[in-house]
Amino acid sequence: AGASEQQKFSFQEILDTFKLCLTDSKEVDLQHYVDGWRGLIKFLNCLGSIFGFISKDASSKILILVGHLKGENGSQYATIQSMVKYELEKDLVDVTKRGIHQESGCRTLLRLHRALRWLELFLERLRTSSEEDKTSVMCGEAYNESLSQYHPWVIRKAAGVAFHVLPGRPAFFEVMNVGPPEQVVAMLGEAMPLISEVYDITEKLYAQHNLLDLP
Ligand code: 1PX
Repeated sequence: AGASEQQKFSFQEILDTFKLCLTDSKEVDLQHYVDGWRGLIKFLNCLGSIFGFISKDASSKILILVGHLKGENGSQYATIQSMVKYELEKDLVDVTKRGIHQESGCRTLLRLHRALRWLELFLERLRTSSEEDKTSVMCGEAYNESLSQYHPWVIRKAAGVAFHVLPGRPAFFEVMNVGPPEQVVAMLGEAMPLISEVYDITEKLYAQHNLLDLP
């Protein structure tokens, strides 16, 4: 108990939320996807204010999606699949250049989807890391292999600066609040396939509809 109590949560909860994403017919439930991201942002906020610019951007994208979910056509946004179908049928997506649909669900979710690839790579590194490995290095490598290609120089630079202040592996595991390192590793081993599945299904769907480069 104590002042830090209200901030405490377990990384397990976040992963459990991502688990709920997949429906029986292997579609991705948008509400749970959004909730998963909310958990990640909460976690990121625990790491310090230097990550504020990242969590701000992610939050604004979450808000856009929540707006769609709560909007009058909310039922069309039940899953990522139904969202794509609906927005494309109704011409609600800017496909070649930015226009009047800058807040489409499709382009907004694509940004988070790309970040999910970073998460996948980072967590896999974390899972297979040893005590002396640096979280900042793991995070930076994962970023360079994924998300960075979509970011201009300034953002890459700022991200690099932020990565440097990430806590070391032991402290990082502590913030995850899952238990001893062996338990963190076990939890990640269980969670990774689910995150990968959500990522792969979304990636395929976007590829099928030529949505991977939405402006
Ligand atoms: C156990 C590990 C858990 C860690 C959880 C951390 C959650 C991180 C959430 C990151 C969300 C990033 C979303 C970025 C979306 C994006 O690419 N936006 C850009 C493009 O948007 P636009 O609307 O203009 O097309 C936007 O320009 C981005 C601005 C902010 C910078 C994004 C840097 C991303 C770095 C990701 C690594 C996070 C480091 C967390 C350290 C643990």
